Amino acid sequence: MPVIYDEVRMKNIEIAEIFYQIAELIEMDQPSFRSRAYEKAARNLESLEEDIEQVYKIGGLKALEDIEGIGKSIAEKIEEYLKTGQVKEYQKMLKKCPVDLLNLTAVEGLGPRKIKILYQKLNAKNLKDLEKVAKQGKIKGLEGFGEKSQQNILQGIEFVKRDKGRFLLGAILPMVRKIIDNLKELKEVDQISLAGSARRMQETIGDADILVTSDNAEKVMDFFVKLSGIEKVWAKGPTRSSVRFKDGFDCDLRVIKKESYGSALQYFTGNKYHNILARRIAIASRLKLNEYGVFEGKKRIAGETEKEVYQALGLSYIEPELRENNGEIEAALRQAQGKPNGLPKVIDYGEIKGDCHVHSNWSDGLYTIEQMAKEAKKTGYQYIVITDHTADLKIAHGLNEERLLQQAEKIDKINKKFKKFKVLKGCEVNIRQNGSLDIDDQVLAKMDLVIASVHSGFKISQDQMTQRVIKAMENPHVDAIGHPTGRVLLKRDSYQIDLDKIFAAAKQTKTALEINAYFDRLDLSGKEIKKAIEAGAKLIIGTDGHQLKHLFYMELGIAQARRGWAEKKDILNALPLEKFLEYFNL
Ligand code: DGT
Ligand code: CA
Ligand code: CA
Ligand code: ZN
Repeated sequence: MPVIYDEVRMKNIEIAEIFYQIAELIEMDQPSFRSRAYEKAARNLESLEEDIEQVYKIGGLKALEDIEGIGKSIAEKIEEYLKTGQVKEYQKMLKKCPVDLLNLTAVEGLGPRKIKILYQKLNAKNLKDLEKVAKQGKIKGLEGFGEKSQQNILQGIEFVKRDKGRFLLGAILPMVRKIIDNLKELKEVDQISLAGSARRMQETIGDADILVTSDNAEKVMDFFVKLSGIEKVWAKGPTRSSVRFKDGFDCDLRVIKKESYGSALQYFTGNKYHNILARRIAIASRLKLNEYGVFEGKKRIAGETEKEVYQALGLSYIEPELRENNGEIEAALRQAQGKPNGLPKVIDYGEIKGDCHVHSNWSDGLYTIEQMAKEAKKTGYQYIVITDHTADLKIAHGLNEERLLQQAEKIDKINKKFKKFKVLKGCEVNIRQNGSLDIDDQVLAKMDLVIASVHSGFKISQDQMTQRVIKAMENPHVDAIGHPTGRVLLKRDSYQIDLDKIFAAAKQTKTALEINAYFDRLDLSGKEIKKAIEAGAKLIIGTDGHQLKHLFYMELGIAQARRGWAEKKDILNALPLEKFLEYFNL
């Protein structure tokens, strides 16, 4: 499977963001078809394969109107933005309600209507204002707000603040890869690699780190600080430069000598705690480890490659995703000494045979089943499972029994068009408060794969939530539990749930647990995956894709599995089609 993202189309994203905000500004007064039209246009712009600027250059206004979901008036706004860099109507609306929508809507539970009330009644324009009035206890008196919503708002602000300055890997990685591609074009650049948290494929990153070897650092740095999209140069020097891109993230570039490439890569990949332990191992062996190499006295004994650095320390090579001080150094030591319990042979990026969690436009996806299937086949898969939302999830147009059966018939027809590829029938059912499901067993029995998820009623006790999910697992038709902790990165913590009990129940009921690969979920976490495997549970990886490009989030899910020490045998959708079906139908 090729692990590439689409090219980043900056203008599409900028305009989409404005349209999202216009939709929210309209919603402040009342939800209407106009706000939905803007939202739809925004979503379509984001998923558009072409660069909107190019589309306009070639075909003008007419070409903009030809894009699905974009009518005349919205096309004109796109034209206005491309010509002038702003949208007047948006500026006008913002003047009436000058609030920091982007950050305020990041607070869990705050929608446009509430934001408007908070602005009008308490003059809360941004997070700081909001925190102040919440702490003063002024929110609970407002119509539609209570003591509880005031508490929730404070909690939500804490969350946004805690993660301020961190970015979702899935949002940044495509851009960082583009930066690396740009640098590669320079003939002065010899070796080049990502380092830091992005190389470890951590779910969120603070800044991006890149390492280069070159005999002409000056030239490399000159080129780097002039890359397009840079907003500010923090520092420029012969060994390190640091810049901020317009999208808000910082990027560090370090130029090092060839003989230190491996040790610098090891050092700057981290994480910090992994490095500290590695250095201790070095000291215990009377060696010195730093970013320039491994030294015995004054003599450099390793440094050119990471592998030889680890080897010089008496360790087997450790994959970047595992470098978390989560037992990997001890395991690498045992392995190098030929003892049992060495490092896992983690699943490889090319070993997934199908995507287990895909939505279509039958529920809230943007594309048809056939379009999603074609894209999946193109990436080299043998199968995908269509798992649309079901009845209770009204906002996502969840399917009832009748619609699910119609969809199954449609899938049979679609499958006739494919060779060496199969669309499997599934659904993502809702686990109700009492642990029952929102689809009848007779219909679930006809599915190839049933994922059961919690989508509402998060605020119950740990015991209730645990029993609720276990009850769903005990239903013989349920094959997997979707996004098992419910966390959303940079937005909300997981609900209260006793994962040890869930892992034990997973093994006992033969229910798989999902590693949800969607870029703001990545649920389970690495540590949780490791525990699940130790408890004997099996896993599936699903992208939760709602549009074509989401299918590439699989890479993030595989990274998560690797961080959790998962081997091929632990991941059920690494099985070829026949074996996969056999597993879930026995
Ligand atoms: P981030 O950017 O917050 O997502 O996390 P990292 O891991 O990319 O951290 P960053 O960018 O501050 O530094 C890159 C790497 O450099 C880090 O993973 C390990 C290494 N490093 C940074 N500071 C220290 C330190 O104080 N001690 C050690 N041993 N290594 C460090
Ligand atoms: Ca970093
Ligand atoms: Ca850094
Ligand atoms: Zn879900």
